[in-house]
This record gives sequence, C-alpha cells and structure tokens, in this order.
Amino acid sequence: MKTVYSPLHALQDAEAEFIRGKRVPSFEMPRRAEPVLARISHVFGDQTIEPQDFGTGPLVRVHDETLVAFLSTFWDRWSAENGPVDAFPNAWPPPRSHRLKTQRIGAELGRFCIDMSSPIMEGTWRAVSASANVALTAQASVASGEGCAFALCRPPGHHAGRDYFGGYCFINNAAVAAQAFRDQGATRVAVLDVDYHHGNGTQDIFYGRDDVLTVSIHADPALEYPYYTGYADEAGQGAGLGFNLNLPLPWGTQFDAYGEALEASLLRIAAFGADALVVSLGVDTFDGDPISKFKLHSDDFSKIGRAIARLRLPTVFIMEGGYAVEDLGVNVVNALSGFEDDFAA
Ligand code: OKP
Ligand code: ZN
Repeated sequence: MKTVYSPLHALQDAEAEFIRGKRVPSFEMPRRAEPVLARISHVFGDQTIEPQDFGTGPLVRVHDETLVAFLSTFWDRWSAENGPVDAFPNAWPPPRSHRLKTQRIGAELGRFCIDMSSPIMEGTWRAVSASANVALTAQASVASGEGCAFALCRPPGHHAGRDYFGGYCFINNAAVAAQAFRDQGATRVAVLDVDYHHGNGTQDIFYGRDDVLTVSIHADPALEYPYYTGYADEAGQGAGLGFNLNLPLPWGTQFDAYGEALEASLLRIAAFGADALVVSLGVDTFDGDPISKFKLHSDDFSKIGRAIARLRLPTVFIMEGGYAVEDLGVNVVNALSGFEDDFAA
C-alpha cells in the first residue's frame, strides 16, 4: 500500500496538555510517526511519497473560512502579544453568549478551541496544512484508481468540527478527503472511524447530509473524551437523519464485542451503497494504550483491516490516534496489510 508522509508534521510538538487538573507531557507527539514509518518500510518496502500542496480550497469545503483564517494567522498575532509560548485558551464563551467579537486574540482562541489538549505553536499551521495535504494526496491517488492508500497524518483530525478544533486535531483530514471524493464526482462516500474516541468533528461536519455516511465505533462518551457527543441516539438531522451511526462500547471491550460493532458498521456502509470509503484509523483501542481502556491485541488490527476489505471499496486510510508508541508501527501496519491481503484476494 502506498503511504503519503510529510516530515513537516514534527512542527506540531506540544510541550504539554492538561488531564484532570495536571499539566502532563502531550501524548500526541512527533515521535508517534517514527515506528509507523519504520514498520511501513519493513513490510511494504520504501513506498512513501511526499504530499502535493492543495492550498486551502479543499479545507474550506468542510470548515468555516473563519476557522481556517484563524488557524493560519493566529501565531503572528499571539506571539506579538505573548511571545513564543504555546497557546492554550484560558476563557471560553459561556452558553448563550452574544458578544462573540472581542479585540483579544486569547479570547478568540476560546471561540474556536474546545479543550486544553491542542496548543498552537509557531509551526502548527505548517504541520496542520501538511497533514491535510497528506490526506488529500492519498485521496487523489485512490481517486485515480490506486485502490487504497495510507495517509500518515499528524496532527490527527477527527475531533475538528466545522468551526472548532481540539482533541489534538485542527483540520479534519478525513472529512477533507471525503469531501474531495464528492467534489470529484463520487455520489456517496462513507467515513468509518475506528479510533477509540468518538469522531465528533466528522459527525458535526456531515450531520445534516445524506451524501456522506458517518459511522464511529468508540468508547462510551459518558466516560471518555469528547464527552458531549458520540451517543447512540445521534442519528443525523434533516436530510442527514439516518446517515450518522454511533456505536459506543464500554470500557474493557475486547475483540469479540468490537468485531460485532464492526460488522454492524460494515453492513450499514454496504447498505448505503458508498462509492468510496475513508477510514479514520486510530489504534488507541489497543490493550496497551496509555489513555484508553479497550483491550484489542495487535493481531486484532489485522482482523479489522481484513473485515474492511470485504466492502471492496476504494479506501483511504487516515491516521488518527494511538499512543502506545512502541506498538504503533505493528498495530497500524497490521490493519493496512490485513486490508491489502483480503482486498487483493
Ligand atoms: C485524540 B484522538 C484524556 C484527556 C483527553 C484529548 C484526547 C484526544 C484524543 N483523559 N485528551 O481521538 O486519539
Ligand atoms: Zn483517539
């Protein structure tokens, strides 16, 4: 499988995030890419390609222009006022706020940023736009008949919504890729999110639409980030009603129950009649993941890949989460090679 990769991801290098009142080293770090790259070259040979530059056009197809403008210009304004310090919001608009325009960059940050795990630093925009270009390059390769491709995206994207960012995510790479398929003529596109955390941003972006089916298998949001969405009764709205499927699972979930949710997801996607598939590939469902509580083993990721291949759809895999850095290469590449084995067969 062809992998798209850009070393610019390393420019997003957060010193810290905040968990339960404590400032801790960020689990989402540049080092995450290394074992994945190493395992890819070991299993697939030297097949990584650099992304092309697609500019902001494809981003504003799924995000508000205000978010894209904010992210791309934030650092100059912030660092002029505060110096070169990682930017976290320290104020958020309360529900029902009506004065949303202020003259302070820090207050604007709270308008767009939903949490304290996603600081902006000098290189953030370059890393984030490279990540989106990685996704778009993989999508373009699949659209031109490649069958499948892997976008080794960092920072990840599935928590970024139409006009907000957070959860280590800034631009929703999976949504950008799905929309690119639509804009190039696909009638129906499915997004399958197997990251441990609910793909709230992807859900948000496509919630009112029936042309992009969003399916997410994740930990019960009553217990886990992103907390406020990801429940089973969120089915879409308006024209999009019936085109969002959430499959929350309890802490401790092993592959038996996980596999059943996966089968239900694949049935829904098959019934939808998708022309193309985008997989938000998080492997933080792994037993050894430091921030998660599912119990999948490394060989279970091969099973996930093989199951997805049965859809026989042109498929773009987009890297999302996974924080057990030592095992990340094996887990990610197991999913990809499981897919490839059964896709070709
Ligand atoms: C990103 B992805 C942990 C605090 C949560 C944000 C997690 C973002 C996960 N209790 N911090 O979906 O892997
Ligand atoms: Zn995750």
